[in-house]
Amino acid sequence: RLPVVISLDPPKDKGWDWALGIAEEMKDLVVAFKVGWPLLLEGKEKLGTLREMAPVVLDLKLADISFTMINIIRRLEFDAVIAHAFVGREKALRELREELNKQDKELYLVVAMSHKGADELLNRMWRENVLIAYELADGIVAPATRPELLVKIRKVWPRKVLSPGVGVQGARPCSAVKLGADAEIIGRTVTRNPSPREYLLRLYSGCKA
Ligand code: BMP
Repeated sequence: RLPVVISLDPPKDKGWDWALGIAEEMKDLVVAFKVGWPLLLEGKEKLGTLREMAPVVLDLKLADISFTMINIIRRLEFDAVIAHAFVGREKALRELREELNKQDKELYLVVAMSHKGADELLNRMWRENVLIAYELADGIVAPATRPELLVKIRKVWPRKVLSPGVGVQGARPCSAVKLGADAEIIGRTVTRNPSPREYLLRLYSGCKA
């Protein structure tokens, strides 16, 4: 499989039919599909169908008290969920972790982000975020658009790294994998291409984690 998580973010006026069509084309090629709020707002009923094709990473960017985060995830089918590290441990991520242990599901924490504004605050806290993740997470999300930061994080973080920011956001496909990411999260570059499967294969031929 290619070291790729496909982000199923639908264009305006498209929903689950679009997402499942793309997933069907790529399910044998990728490690997971990422579903975020835009698709989820089109309904949660098809999450199970998508999970039959490949593991589903729910990109909820949870950032709340444990009661609310757990109240949300108990309503959804998924294999891994993404939360923000910055909400901290007690009465937040620790209890979320315990719930996920019971459900035998994975937790990914955002330690840094790919957009420019993340440098204003979030990306300066990456060390603290990694410490929190070290205690509680199976993996982290760290940006392909910040190669120097990604390298620093990879040096101290022993588990999985998912890296967004390739293609439309500017980083070259496979660049984060070459720096040690386990997989790249890629959305529009592939999903908006008229031949997504062929294009994905072309972009990632020879790219190995
Ligand atoms: P695209 O390849 O189309 O830019 O999509 C990237 C996906 O990854 C989007 O769903 C976005 O919300 C998410 N993402 C990101 O772009 N940067 C981050 O730092 C964290 C993300 O989850």
